[in-house]
This record gives sequence, structure tokens and C-alpha cells, in this order.
Amino acid sequence: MKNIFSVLLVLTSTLSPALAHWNYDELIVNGQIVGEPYQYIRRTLNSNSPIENVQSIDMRCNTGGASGKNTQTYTVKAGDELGFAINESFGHPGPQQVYLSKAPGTAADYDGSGGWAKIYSLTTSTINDKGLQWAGDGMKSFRFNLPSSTPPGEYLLRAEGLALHGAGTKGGAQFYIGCAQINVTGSGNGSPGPLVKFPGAYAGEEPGILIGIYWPTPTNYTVPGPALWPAGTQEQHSVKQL
Ligand SMILES: *[C@@H]1O[C@H](CO)[C@@H](O)[C@H](O)[C@H]1NC(C)=O
Ligand SMILES: *[C@@H]1O[C@H](CO)[C@@H](O)[C@H](O)[C@H]1NC(C)=O
Ligand SMILES: *[C@@H]1O[C@H](CO)[C@@H](O)[C@H](O)[C@H]1NC(C)=O
Ligand SMILES: [Cu+2]
Repeated sequence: MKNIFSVLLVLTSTLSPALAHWNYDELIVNGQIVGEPYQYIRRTLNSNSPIENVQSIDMRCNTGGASGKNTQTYTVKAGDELGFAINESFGHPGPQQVYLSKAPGTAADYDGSGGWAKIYSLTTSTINDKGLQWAGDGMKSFRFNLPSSTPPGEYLLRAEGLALHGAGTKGGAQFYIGCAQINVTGSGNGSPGPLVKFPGAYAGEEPGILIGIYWPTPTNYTVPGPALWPAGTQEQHSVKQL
């Protein structure tokens, strides 16, 4: 019974394609949406489809996200509360994470080929006998702190939603990605890290990427990627929406 139910769940979530999908289109700064959709976030050329090949260069900033020429850069202070809003709701189960990468020049000129530190990870709200429950499930936004030790300069801020409904087979996990361009002011003197590259950060076989979430019912979840920066930052189990 449980088995059939799980199969049905997988089918329904795979058969309702664009409905459950989302794009990160708006930047939130200190509790307010700033600007218009895609004013500060690079627009994907991929409608609202996910990336499934973890070795793709589009893992950086989504399809068409290699250049920020048509995107503006928003000035924030180290320590500000930032966030992403989406044009839908998170319609698939899985974690939400945010990575930060310093541009060698301007954020608009940066292709995201450098190192990325992870600064936010929103995972399960709880794990019970029905399996993994996701803190971001059905939500339309999330907020997090830009570490106050972030050094001044221009950065790409990358939102990543990992959808796990099809992740029981390799290549079945879906990555929803959006990169905001930010200009950080202040006197932060930290060293963001550990740094990872995209592609490269994920192999696709991590227990948090290659995982059947329906049956057998998982009893734990390990989010993929490096440790959070600054060291000691904890994963979040509840979402701060707008
Ligand atoms: C979100 O944006 C994508 C890409 O423009 C679009 O295909 C999709 O229909 C939008 N969703 C909603 C609810 O507007
Ligand atoms: C970034 O902030 C600095 C300091 O306020 C400012 O001088 C510079 O013009 C800003 N750059 C951009 C791209 O907004
Ligand atoms: C859950 O724990 C088991 C055993 O400790 C481990 O083999 C498995 O990889 C873990 N699963 C996840 C998704 O972390
Ligand atoms: Cu989908």
C-alpha cells in the first residue's frame, strides 16, 4: 500500500511539470523586495526548468546566467538581512541553499568561475514516520543574514533549490538556480570558505542528491556541499519568509 502510494506521489510530481517549478526573481534586503523582478537577479533563458546535470556550467547561475550585462548590482552592508523571493512557491521537496562568490572585477562582468562559500542552508523542518519534511515546502521566499565579516566588494549571491522528488536515480535531482549581483560595503575582514567551484561542488552521488525520498522512508538527510561560512553557522530548520 505504502509502496503504491509512494509511486503515485512520484508520478504526480513528475507529471505536473511547470506547475511546481520556480524562478528566483526578486532580491530581498532588510525585509523589503528591492526593484523589479530580474532587476538584480540574472534572468534564466530556460523558462523555469531546472538543471539536472551537475557537471554543467549552468550550475553556476542557470542557463544564460554567465553574464550580468542586463542585470543591475544592488549595494548592501555586510551584516544586512538578505533574501530571495520567487514567482511561484517551492513546489518540490528539498533544501534551499545560498552561496556567495567574490567577483574579481564587477559583479556584472563575473561569470561565477571562482570559488563559492555556502552561507545559508534551509533543510528539514522535521523527520518523522512519513519521512523528510522540508522547512521551505510551499513557501514563496526565504531570508538569511549576510555574514557581518563579509569583505567589501562585488559578489554573486547564488540561490539554489534542490528538488528531490526524482532523485532516486542518478541525474534525477533538479537544481533551481538564480544569481543576484550585490555590492557589499562595510569593513568585514573575514575569509569566506571553504570554497567550492561550479561545476565541481557536486558529484551527483552524494547521499543528499542521490536519494529516494519516498520508499524506504529516509530517517536522516545530509545536505550536499561544503560547510557553512562562517564556521559554526548552523543549518536552518524553519524558514523566515517575507
Ligand atoms: C515564472 O517565470 C517563468 C519564466 O519567466 C514563467 O515561465 C512562469 O510561468 C512564471 N510563473 C508564474 C507563476 O508567473
Ligand atoms: C559599491 O559601493 C561603493 C561604496 O558605497 C560605491 O562607491 C560603488 O559605486 C558601489 N558600486 C556599485 C556597482 O554599486
Ligand atoms: C543516513 O544514514 C545512513 C547510515 O548512517 C547513511 O548510510 C546514509 O547515507 C544517510 N543518508 C543520508 C541521506 O544522509
Ligand atoms: Cu517539476
